[in-house]
Parts: sequence; structure tokens; C-alpha cells
Amino acid sequence: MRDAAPNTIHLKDYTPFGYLVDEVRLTFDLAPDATRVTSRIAFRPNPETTDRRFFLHGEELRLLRAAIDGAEIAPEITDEGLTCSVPDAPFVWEAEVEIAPAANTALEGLYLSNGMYCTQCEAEGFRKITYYPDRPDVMSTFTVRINGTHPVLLSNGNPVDSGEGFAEWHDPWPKPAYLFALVAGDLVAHSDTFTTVSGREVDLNLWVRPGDEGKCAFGMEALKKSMRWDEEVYGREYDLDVFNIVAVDDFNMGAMENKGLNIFNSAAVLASPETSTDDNFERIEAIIAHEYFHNWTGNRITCRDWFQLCLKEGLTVFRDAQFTSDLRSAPVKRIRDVIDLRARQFPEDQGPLSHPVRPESFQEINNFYTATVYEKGAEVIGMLKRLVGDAAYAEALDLYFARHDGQACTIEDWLKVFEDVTGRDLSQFKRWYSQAGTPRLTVEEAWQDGTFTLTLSQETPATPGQPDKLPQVIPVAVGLLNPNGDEVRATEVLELTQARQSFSFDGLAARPVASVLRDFSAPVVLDHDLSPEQRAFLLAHDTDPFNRWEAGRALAGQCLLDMITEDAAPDTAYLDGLTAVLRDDGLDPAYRALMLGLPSQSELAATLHQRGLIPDPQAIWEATETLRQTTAQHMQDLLPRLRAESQIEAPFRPDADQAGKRALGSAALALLSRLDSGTQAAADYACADNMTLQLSALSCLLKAGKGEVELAAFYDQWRGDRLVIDKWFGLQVALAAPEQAAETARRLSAHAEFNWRNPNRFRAVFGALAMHHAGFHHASGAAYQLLADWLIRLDPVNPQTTARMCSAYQTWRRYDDDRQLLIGAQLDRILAQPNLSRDTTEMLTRIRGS
Ligand code: 0A1
Ligand code: ZN
Repeated sequence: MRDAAPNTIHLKDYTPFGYLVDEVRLTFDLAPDATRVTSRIAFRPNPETTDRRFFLHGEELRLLRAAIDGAEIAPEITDEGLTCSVPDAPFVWEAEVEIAPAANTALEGLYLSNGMYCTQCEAEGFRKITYYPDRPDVMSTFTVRINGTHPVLLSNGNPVDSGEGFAEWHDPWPKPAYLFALVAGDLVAHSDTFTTVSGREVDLNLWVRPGDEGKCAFGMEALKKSMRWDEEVYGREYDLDVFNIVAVDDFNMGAMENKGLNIFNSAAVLASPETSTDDNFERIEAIIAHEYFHNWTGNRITCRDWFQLCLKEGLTVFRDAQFTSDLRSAPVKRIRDVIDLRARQFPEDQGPLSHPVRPESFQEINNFYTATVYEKGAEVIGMLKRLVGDAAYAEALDLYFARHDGQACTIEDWLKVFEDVTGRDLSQFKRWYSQAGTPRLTVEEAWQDGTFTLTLSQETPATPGQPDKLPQVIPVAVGLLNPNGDEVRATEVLELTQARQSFSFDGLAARPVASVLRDFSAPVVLDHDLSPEQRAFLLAHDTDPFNRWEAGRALAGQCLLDMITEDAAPDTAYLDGLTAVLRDDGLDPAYRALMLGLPSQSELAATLHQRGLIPDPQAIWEATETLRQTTAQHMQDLLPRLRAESQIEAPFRPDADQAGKRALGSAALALLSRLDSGTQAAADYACADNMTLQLSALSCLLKAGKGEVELAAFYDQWRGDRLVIDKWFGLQVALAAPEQAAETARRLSAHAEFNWRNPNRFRAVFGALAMHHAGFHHASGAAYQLLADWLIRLDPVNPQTTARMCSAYQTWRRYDDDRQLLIGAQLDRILAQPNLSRDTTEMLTRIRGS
């Protein structure tokens, strides 16, 4: 029997460290198999506590020498760190350790990627570099000397000295060790400058491998826009002389906000029209903004402990979403974010991995960089802003920066600034941070004598470790429409604080149609029993762009569920309503493209499960295909017009306008390809001059069962470009028929270019397989088994990426007994592996449940 919870860490056990760090000096003598790290750290007793235990984290280090105030000592060493006795007064700790970057395949700590030295320290990677109190509440200035032969040697802060074979950096801003970074490589820079609002000139560099210079311009523009935006909207100015970004091919996540030295997965920063899609461009712009915004929300004000992760992540996601809304289209951004929330956060919150936005315990913190912490964390801030209003939000943020600059903070600190500014008691609101699960919001309507009453009730299902839930504060944005389509009541935010509460609107001449949860004002599942006619009415008339889209989405969802459960024919009310919206060329093309989307197959499975039915992935797939085909036929006459509208004469620009047109054009081509067997797509492919069009045409061809020649040509054209080849891998799995998906992934995993140690390549194939709902859940169980085989192989090499991929199995309890048996067997098989990592063990134990 496995121990139920070995080494579980609890929020309630937090205690401050017994020592403060005033200064850190590090020297790196770089060598692939034996890098020498020399540290000199000034400690002093922490007056906030009397606990004088001295423990330094350290893992996989070879200690060569340790000294206190110059006198050598022999500390007591374990797998996790060391202890020794220290003076009850300020002292200087010195250590020399040896590490092996070339053997580091986990991509945590100091590692090598294509011959370039690179670090990843969040959350607990610094302890693999040297002995240190590796916890975010210990903050210090850092001075770093790098001795190495690489032409480019970078660390945090400002450059102080450099010469043949060395460079020295100093970061004057106290920071936790998780923000430490070092890069050494043969890199080239795309450089620019930025003049801050107070007139300081900052050098900006985007460092890439030779050959990638042509993919830097967009990222640099995004960085400058982010710097300006944070000054204008949040009054936040950059605080060093240089800002460096480095692109690296081997990286577990998207990017990392190390102080003054952001490190990016190359997929999250390199872009060119020929090699990147519009979606890539938008994502890159958002990630650059996100990492840059961390400079204030995360770096200058950091987290006291890892339970507070949402303090920096929720806020920074919220800020990057505001940025994208300002630069692009706010409704389109909101809709995309909600699609993403439902696709990634809802399944997490509704299954065995459900945890609060601020978790109360963990075994491996790397497993908590989740959609709940990030995306639900951002939704919570959006609700707070909606409740207090824009002016109070701005005031509270100013107070937050003024009060907590240079500190390591908690959610309590964060809420307190809002309480102080508004005088509101936020204790009930705080439940959003501690209660897991997606609340269900039910709406009942009543109409009498000119008064319209909405009765709202909330219920949050039990989640692991939390059987009983209390009512939360739910801001419900509501507007009312007259039967003629005019808005009779503009958007108003109702504050639901009880389990059940009524809100009345009087003085109405006719019974209105209610548009509830406008702009998706809270991350809940809405249960509002509207008729198809009412939904069609909202689809035609709602003045709230989010809810107008949502009405179409709900109609499509209902139509699909009827097709699945009752073998119904596709609903013409949906098809007519959709066609009318698509015809309206006064509407943004990007918005119309979103209207053409359907609820994902996984989302349909979740809805069926919530209604007490067992989802059949194959039936869901077939209904979706049928509805797509019917939509194509229904809109046949309109498709050429939509394509004409999407033509762009101007040179390629990755902005919202052009991207919107291309999105509509691609959506129209996808429908058209169902009618012409891919003839138009083949023609489009032949003349595509950017990746968005090339990939969309190739997808349509593959979907139509064609495109073998183009697929091979695509490979030949792009064989030198690892990011495009990732797309080539992923596309084939994503577009395979359900019964072919596992076999396609297996075949690709035998391809010479399938470098499974590279997280991007691994995810291209197996991430796509996990996302292919009907393919992953094919009754044969082949995909379950194939993924398990590969997770077993990857775990000893890269536990973090393995553990993240385990979430593919998280929804397993939704499905029938046969599938549960098949998945359960794979979970057990992986869990039975000797020496399974802590990361993967924790994930699978939680998914498996009791
Ligand atoms: N803080 C980064 C994300 C990140 C987290 C963990 C990592 O390694 C375990 C790497 C990056 C962000 O929010 O962008
Ligand atoms: Zn972040």
C-alpha cells in the first residue's frame, strides 16, 4: 500500500524562516558535466521569529566545501538539504558545489538545451543549483559572476562588468531565488530601446539561436506595447537598465518571468507570418505581456509561500487579459477566455483534481500551476473588480503597490487593500479562494403586474476533501430586453450572496427576455431554462456581445444533445439564427467566426454526465460531424460571400482586424470543404503565403480525406523549422478519424524527428491525442494504453511534463464501466512503476481516487 499522503505540505503550517538574507553572491564556472557554483550569502537572524533552525534546501548537489565566517564546517546532509549550527548573529555562509547540467533532463535547475545553458527555478529549482533557503519569502539582492566560454553570458539585473570568458551582473531589487536566472550560449540579439515615462532609457534584447533572427520583430513590438500599457493603465514603470528575453527550445512551460531576464519556450516568442498562425501571434503577444507584467505583480510584490501562487498568477492573467482586450477586441477576447476556461478549468474543478484557487495542501507544487490557479484566479479578480467598480479597483491597486512593494504577500494582504479602499467586508467573497468546485447558478423567472422577478440560487457540488459548501458572493450581470428586441434595462450587477435570492424589476410594460450572466460575470455553470425561441431571440438581439454568442452556443449545445440522446434532426431554429448572424456584415468577422464554433465534444460529455447520462464519445463525434455537414449545406449560398469578405489585399499583419477576417475565411473554407471534397482547399493551399492560410487549407484537405501530397510537401518545406514541424505532428493526430487517432500517434512517435525528450514535440503528438475526445476515448482503449506507455517512459526523464499530461485521464469517471476499467488499469500500471516521480505519483493518486 502506498502511503496516502507522504510529505504533504499544509498552508496552516507556514512559519517564517529564522534568518534573513541580505546579500547573495554567486560564481558559476560553467562546464557541462561539472559546473562549479560558489556562493557567498550574508545571513542574519530574523527578528520576526525565535525559530533558529538553520536548514538550506539542496538537491542533487555535490558539496565540495562549506564555511561559516571563513571557518570550514561539515554540515549534516540529506537528500533534501543540509543543516548545521550557526552563530546567533549575522554571519557569512560560503559553499562550493558541483552540478551536472548536461545530465539534467528534467529542465529544472541549470540545464543544457542545444548547447545553451539555461535555468528554470520556479517553483523549487534553485535548490538544484546551490544550497539556499529556497522559499519565496526569503528575498535578497543577487550579484552573479559567470565564467564561461560562450559569447553571451546573462543573469538578472544590470550588467556590471564583462570581458573575455566572464560577465558579472547585479540585481539591486531583492528577490526570491525562484526568480534567479542564468543563460550562457551562442546567441544573437534582436535589440531595441524603450524610454520609460520618467525618461529612463532601457535596453531591450531578444536573444535567439542564430537563424531565428527573422522571428523576433513581433515579440519585441509586443514587449514595448506591454511596457507602455503598464505605465498608462497601472502606473507601473520598468526598474532596470536592461530587459532581456531568451528563447529556448527545451522548456516545460510557456515562459518564465525571472527578474530582468525572462526565459521563453521558443514556441511562445518566435513568430513570423510564414511560420506562425494568427492564434500563435495572439498567444505570443499575451505571454510576453504576462511575463512582463509579472515584474510588478510577482517580482516586486511576490508570494509569501506557494499556496499564494494565485496572488501573482491570477492577477497577472487578469492583467494580460485586460491588455489583450485593449489592443484587440474585448468581446472576442472574453469569448475566447470563456471557451478556454470551460475547456480546461471546468473539467479540473468538476473532477478528482478539483482544488481551491488557493490550495491548502500539496505534495508537489509543480502540480498546482493549474487552470484553477491561473484562469479561475483571474476570474476571481474580474468579479472583485465588477463588485467594487473600476475606480475603487484602480485605487486598491495603487494601495497594493504602495503598501507591499518589496514584500512577499498573501491573499489576506490582497483583499485587505480592497477592504481598506471600499470599506466592504470581503470575508464572504474570500470563499472564492478557499472553496473548490464550479458553482451552479439556477435562474427562475416570474412575471406579474408589470414586475419581473428573477430568483437566483446557487449550489456548489462536493469536491475532494470539501463535502459541504457555503454560499459565495456571485456578481450576476443582467440586462432585460423588450419583446421587440430593445433593451429596457441596461446591464446591472445583481449580488447573489445567499443560497437563494430574488431580484425584482418593476414598471415594465411587457414581459421581458432576461439576458443573465452578461460578459460571463462569474465562473459558474448557468442553468437558465430558456426555450429555443428565447435563445434564438437573444442570438438575434442581445446587446451584450458575450451573451449573444452564448445564446448561439447554447442553441447549438441543445441541438447536439437532442441529436445524441433522441436521434433528433439538427434544429433549424439554430441553423436559421446562425445564418442570420453570419449574414450581418456589420458584425466583426472574428466574432462571426466564433459564432460558427460548436461546444467541444468534451464539454458535451460533461453536460451529459451532469444530467446523469453516460456520454458515448463516438455518438458525440458523429452528432458533431452531422451538425457540421448540415450547417455547411444550410449556409451553402452564404459561404462564397464569407470567403470574399475575408480576402485581404494589404500585406500580412497579425493584428485583430486581419486575423478576424482570416478566421472567418478559414471557418467558411472548413464548411465549404465538406461540400466540394476539398477542391477549394487544394487551390487555397497552393497559393497560401502565410502559415494561417496554409495550415487552415491543409487541415481542410486532411479532414476531407485528401492532402497526402500536401502533407508531404509541407514536411519538406518546413523540415528545418522545429516549431512548424511540431504543427505537422500535431495536425495529423488532431484530424485523424477516432479509430485512427491512437495509431496515428503511435506511427508518428516512431518518426525520426520525434524527439520525445523535447516537451513541445512530446505535447505535439500526445497533447493532440489527449485532446482528441473521440480518439482518446475510443472503445478499443488503444489511446489510453499508448499514452500510458509513453508516460512511463517520460517520467524518469521529465517528471513535470509527465505529471501535466496525466490530466488527460482526469475525466475518466464520466464514462461507461468498460472505459473506466480500461483507464483504471492504465492508471494502476503507471502507479506500479518503481521510482515513479513525486509529481506523477501525486497526480495519478488524486485522479485514481479511493
Ligand atoms: N511563472 C510562470 C510559469 C512557470 C511556472 C513554473 C515553471 O516551471 C515549473 C515555469 C514557468 C508564468 O506564470 O508564466
Ligand atoms: Zn505567470
